[in-house]
Order: sequence, then structure tokens, then C-alpha cells
Amino acid sequence: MDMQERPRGKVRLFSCGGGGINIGNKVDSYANANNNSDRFAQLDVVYIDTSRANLRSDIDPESFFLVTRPGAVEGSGQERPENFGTISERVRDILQKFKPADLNIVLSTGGGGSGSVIAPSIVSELLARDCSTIVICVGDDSTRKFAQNTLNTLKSYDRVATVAREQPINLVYLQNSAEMTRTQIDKRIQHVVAALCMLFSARNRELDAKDLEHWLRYPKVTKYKPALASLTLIGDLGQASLDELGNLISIATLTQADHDPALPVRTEVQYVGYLEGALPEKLNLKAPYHYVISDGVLPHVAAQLELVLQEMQEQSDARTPAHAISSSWDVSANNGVVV
Ligand SMILES: Nc1nc2c(ncn2[C@@H]2O[C@H](COP(=O)(O)OP(=O)(O)OP(=O)(O)O)[C@@H](O)[C@H]2O)c(=O)[nH]1
Ligand SMILES: [Mg+2]
Repeated sequence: MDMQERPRGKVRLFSCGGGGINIGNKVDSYANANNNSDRFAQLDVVYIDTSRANLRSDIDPESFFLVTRPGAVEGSGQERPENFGTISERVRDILQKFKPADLNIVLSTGGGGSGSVIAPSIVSELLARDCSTIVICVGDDSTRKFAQNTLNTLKSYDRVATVAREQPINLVYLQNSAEMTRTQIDKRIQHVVAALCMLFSARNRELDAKDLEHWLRYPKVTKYKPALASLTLIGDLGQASLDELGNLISIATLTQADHDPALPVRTEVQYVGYLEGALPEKLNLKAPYHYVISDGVLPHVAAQLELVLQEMQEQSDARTPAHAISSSWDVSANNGVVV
């Protein structure tokens, strides 16, 4: 390496829980080609779950960490408290096996019982160690349990940020739905991870490690307090998107020499990097490309989840109980059998 070349950036993707494994595996295949180009950070995908149910043959056992209790059956069966204790005890071991990188992306679904606990536990430990961290969370409101788990997952990140670690958490939120299917969401996440690897490649002119650190840890350079905020990757920062994003807190922008990185509104802080040559064709991006941390998205998501839960509660309160099949007139033996 000569004096002018910076060491290539390294990104680790922690894929937690069953959905996390499914999606992380797709990201891994997609990123394979990018890993050969030093315009992207070197990506390493690792997998953590309480169960082997979502493993595939192409996942290297060395990249997998199974969190289990002796004697217990595998999985959490959508119940978040089920493995909380075991997960908390193993977080340090997980980070011992999979060491933090320049950027740590922690991916899980919010609806299940395992990934939705493993991911915030890892994030909390990463923040305690001052590691640069980004969260990707896939929510779901198609059942009461999924909605409740997703809401509690978001509340966990909020508490980690504001109370436990007093460090910002920047989260990309996507929600499985009829309008955005699992396949579409998985593609979007492949794209998001690739775009983050481009940002952390250490090959963008005028953008160095401290810039990226302060972009994520915005309380150092802005008037905002540590909180849970959303991260949106966006090419066109027009009025429509500005309305949805809320207050812009901190922005990283990748652009090319002949494309003006200026924003349509004033923000507290913006870090700009200049790409050498064109944007990678596969990503289909237009310069300038913005990585926006803002405060408007997640409160809306949480309110929608609360609404779904409230509606379902009202429905269950109004429900008349079905007629019982047996009555106190029926005589049953000690073991319950009616003869
Ligand atoms: N987008 C997407 N969502 C998925 C995928 N697999 C599962 N999900 C969603 O994940 C939620 C269920 O959570 P899982 O990630 O399977 O649960 P887990 O973390 O393994 O936890 P337990 O199975 O309860 O121990 C539901 O909302 C599913 O729709 C996937 O491949 N892609
Ligand atoms: Mg599972």
C-alpha cells in the first residue's frame, strides 16, 4: 500500500433470527461481485439465531452462532421473552467470535421472537463499545403478535438510544405488506447494504472515517440529542420526500465532480464524498445520492402499529364467546374423558 492509499473499509452484517438469516443470505450472494471491487467496502455476513431452522447449505458453519440453553428446544416461537436471558448472556461471546468492523449493520425482523431480541442486544453492546452501527429492521403488522413484537423491538431501540447508551441509533425501517412483499423488501435491503458499502469503502474523495463517525453520531456536531432516528437512502430529495422525512438531522452525500451535492433545504450537518468515476451501474443510482438521518418516520410507524393493536383489542373485546361444547351437566372421569 502506498502513502496515498487508505486501507479499504470493512463492513460486517450481523443477520439475526430466521428472517435475518434469509435476507442476509441474499445480501451475501448479491455482494459477492462487489467484494471484488474496492469501490465497495469488504462485506462480511454473519448469522446468529436461537434455531437452525433457517440455515441453508451455502452458509459456512463458521459464520453461524447458535444461541441455545442446555436442554431447551430450539427457537422462540414468536415469544420475545423466551430466550432474552440466554441471548443477553451470549452477546459478548457473539462479538468475540464476530469482531466489530468499521461499520456494523445489524439486521433482523421485528415480528419474530429471536432476531428481534438478538439484534437490539448486539446493538446495545456495539454502542457501549463506541462502534459505528446501523440497524435494518423489517416490521410486520399482519398479525397481532407480529405488530406487538415489531412495536416492542422499536421501543427497545428507543430505550437503548435514549436511556441505556445515550447514543443515537440510526435505523432503516421496512415493513412486509401487500404493497411491499417480502421479495421486494429483500431486494431493497440488498441495495441498501451495497450502498452503505459504497459509502464506507474509504475510496470516496474528501470523506474520511471521522466524517462518517460524526454523520452517525450526530449529537457531537448538531444540537440534536441521542435518539432513535430513521435512515433513508434517497436519490431525489424533493418536496414529497422532505414532507415524509420530518426534520433532517444529519446527511451523508455521495456525488460526482460535475453533480452539485447541495440540498433543497438547510440541514444541521452534511458530509459530502466524491466518487471516482461513475456510480456502479448495478445500483442504478443517480448523483447526488443522499443518506438521510431524520426524525419523522419512526414515530409515524409506531403510531400505526399502536393503532392496529388498539383496533384488534376492540374487536376482541366486542367478540361474543362461542358456545361451549360441554357443560357442567356432563360427567367426565378424572382424566377428562366423558364416557
Ligand atoms: N422480508 C422478509 N421477511 C421475512 C423473511 N422471513 C421471515 N420474515 C418475516 O419475519 C417475521 C417472523 O420473524 P422471524 O425472523 O422468522 O422470527 P425469528 O427471529 O426467527 O424468531 P422465532 O422464529 O420466533 O424464534 C414475519 O414478519 C415474517 O414475515 C424473509 O425472508 N424476508
Ligand atoms: Mg425463527
